[in-house]
Amino acid sequence: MAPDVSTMEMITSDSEQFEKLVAPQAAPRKFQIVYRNLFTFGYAHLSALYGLYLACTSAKWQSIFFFYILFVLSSIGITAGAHRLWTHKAYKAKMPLQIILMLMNSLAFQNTATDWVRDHRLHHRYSDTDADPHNATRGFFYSHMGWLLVRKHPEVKKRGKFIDMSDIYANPVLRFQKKYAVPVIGLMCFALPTLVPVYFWGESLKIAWHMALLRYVLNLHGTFLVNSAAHLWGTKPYDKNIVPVQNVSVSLIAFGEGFHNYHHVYPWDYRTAELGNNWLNLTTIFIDFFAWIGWAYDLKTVPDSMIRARSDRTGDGTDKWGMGEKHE
Ligand code: ST9
Ligand code: ZN
Ligand code: ZN
Repeated sequence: MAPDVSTMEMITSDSEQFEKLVAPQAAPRKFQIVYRNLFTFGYAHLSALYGLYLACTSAKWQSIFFFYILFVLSSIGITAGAHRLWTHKAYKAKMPLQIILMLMNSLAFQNTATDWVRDHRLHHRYSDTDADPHNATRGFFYSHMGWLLVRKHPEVKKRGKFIDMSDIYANPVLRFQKKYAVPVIGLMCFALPTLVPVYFWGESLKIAWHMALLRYVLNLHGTFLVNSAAHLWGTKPYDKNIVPVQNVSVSLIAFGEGFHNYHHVYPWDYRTAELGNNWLNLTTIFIDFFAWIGWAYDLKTVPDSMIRARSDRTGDGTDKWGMGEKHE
């Protein structure tokens, strides 16, 4: 439930105090495994492997095409919806676009967008410390998916209380998704992707179900790579003193979200990269299209002069692609 106004006031004044405190980076901890998640993730992964086998050997071409469309839509529901719009307010969206994004986001089932935003705002405020839900200083597996298999660190719960979520709690589209999470997400992520191929082109239920799980699992790993690989392997053209990096391979898989050194320095830029709309950043192309028809507006960017000055001051001397030396 959303906090009432007096709680919000208390949170705001306390949060000023909290901001000043630095969270420990990777203090020794005892992991409390959540066996339910081990089981559901285990089942989803084994089913996805079987789905891959079925997709390669016996699926109809329409099912492959549908699989790809769903992969693109669910990915953009995370990148353009939960990430750039709702977490970072990097642009504004009119009601029809918010509804489309909420449905695309439900297709991805990465919890409700409300919970996703809370974790991601915390990730930016306390990046790579124990208050970051997927603290990458604990290594690849923990930041990739291990964090979803154990109880959250107490620092996450303590400091998370002070994250301002007032815009999200006031958003009717996200309130709707949270209130009807089980039917909306269940329908979008599992029921429709299974039933559409069965009813419209006579795919077998077995193939449709396992391919739906394959699409879901691939979409999860595409997202997880931003938390793991894009915090571990790459270059730092904008700020060499932070953990996140530019990783062009992750950008390719994650629809433009791998330019992560840039994103952590300028989280409000709707492009999440210095590059304009570009095939490596399909999310930006998507937002630009909706800006063109007037459903997306107030797109925020960063002036080139500011980027260059910061890069010269704190960057590691590599280029914006995260591929090598800067040539200027
Ligand atoms: C999934 C997660 O969906 C995916 C997130 C990915 C994030 C990626 C970011 C990447 C960057 C952008 C790039 C996008 C690229 C996309 C590319 C696409 C190709 N603040 O959580 P609980 C408190 S996994 C404040 O249960 P436990 C709060 O009181 C798939 N407070 O903690 C909460 O109660 P409530 C589907 C917080 O018990 C209470 O604690 N999902 C915060 O430690 C309990 O919360 C699953 O499988 C906070 N941040 O359990 C579920 N957090 O909510 C997975 C918690 O009522 N998760 N509190 O306010 C879980 O089962 C559990 O969260 C847990 C921890 C076991 C991991
Ligand atoms: Zn990050
Ligand atoms: Zn972000």
